[in-house]
Amino acid sequence: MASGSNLGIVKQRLAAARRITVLTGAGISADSGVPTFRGADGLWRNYRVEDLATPEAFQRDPRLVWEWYNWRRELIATKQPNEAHKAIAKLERRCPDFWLITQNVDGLHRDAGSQKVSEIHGNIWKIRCTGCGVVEDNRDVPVPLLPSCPRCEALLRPHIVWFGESLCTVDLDSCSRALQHCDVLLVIGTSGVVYPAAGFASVAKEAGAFVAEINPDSTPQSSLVDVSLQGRAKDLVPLLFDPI
Ligand code: BV8
Ligand code: ZN
Repeated sequence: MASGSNLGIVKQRLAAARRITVLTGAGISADSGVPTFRGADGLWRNYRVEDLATPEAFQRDPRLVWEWYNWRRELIATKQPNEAHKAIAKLERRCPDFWLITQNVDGLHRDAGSQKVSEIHGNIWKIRCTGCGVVEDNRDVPVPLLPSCPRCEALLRPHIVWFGESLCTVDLDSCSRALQHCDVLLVIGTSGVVYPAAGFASVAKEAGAFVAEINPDSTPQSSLVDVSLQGRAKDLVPLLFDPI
C-alpha cells in the first residue's frame, strides 16, 4: 500500500502544479472489470499478439480479428468508468493546463467526462475504412461481419493502432507538448513495455517534470520516477485530489 508520506508528497506537488499530464494504461480500467493485457487475467493470455493486433493478422484473417474485437466490444459495453477515471476528469476541470494521454481503447475516460485526451492507440468504438479512410463512430454490438464501407465498399477495420503501425502525428505532437511542458506527470496502470508510450515517463523527467507512478506492481519505469505509489488506481487516484 502506498505510504502516507509518499502520498502526501504527490498531493503537494499536484496542488502546486499549474501544468499536469496524466498517462494511463489498461490498469486504470481493471477496476471497471476490463481485463488488462499482460496480467494474470490478461487478454493476451489466450491469444498471441501476432495473431490479433497487427495489420498482417488482419490481412491474413480479418474475420478472426473482427471476432476478437467484437468479443472485446461486447465486454466493454457493459463496463462503467470507475472512481479513478472520474477523479481524472475532475482534475481536468480544475487544472488550468491539463492533458490526458491514454493507451486504452475502451473509451472509459471520455465516458467519465475527460475531453482533453489523446487516445494514442485508438478507440474500440470507432471503425475506419481501409479504402477511403473515413473514420466513424460505431456502437454495434456485435459489428456484423465482415463490415464494408457504404461509400467505397472496401473492408472496414477497427480504428485501433496495431503493433508495427505508427501512432497518428496529431497525437504524437499533443503528447510531446504535454510531456515537455508539464510540472507533474502521473503514470497510472501501465506495464511500461509498449513504445512509444513506454518512453514517455523519461521524456517528462528529462524535461524537468516531477513523475509519480501508480501501480500495484513495479514496472520498468519504477526506477526512474520520483515516487512510486503501490496500489490500485480506484483507491489511490481519488486520494490525490483530496484537499491537503
Ligand atoms: C510504433 C492496440 C513506430 C491493440 C496496442 C522493440 C523495442 C522497442 C519497441 C519495439 C520493438 N519492436 C517493435 C516495437 C514497437 C512496438 C512495441 O513497443 N512493441 C513492444 C511490445 C516491444 N510498438 C509499436 O508497434 C507501436 N507503434 O512504435 O510505431 C513503428 C512502426 C513500425 C515498426 C516499428 C515501430 C504501436 C503500439 C500500439 C500497439 N497497440 N493496442 C488493442 O488494444 O486492441 S498496445 C496494447 O498494450 C494496449 O493498447 C495497451 O494499452 C498497451 C500497453 O499495455 P498496458 O496498458 O500497460 O497494459 P498491461 O496489461 O500491459 O499492464 C497493465 C498494468 O496495470 C500492469 O502494470 C498492472 O500491474 C497494472 N494494474 C493492474 N491492475 C491495476 C493496475 N494499475 C492500477 N490499478 C489497478 N487496479
Ligand atoms: Zn470507404
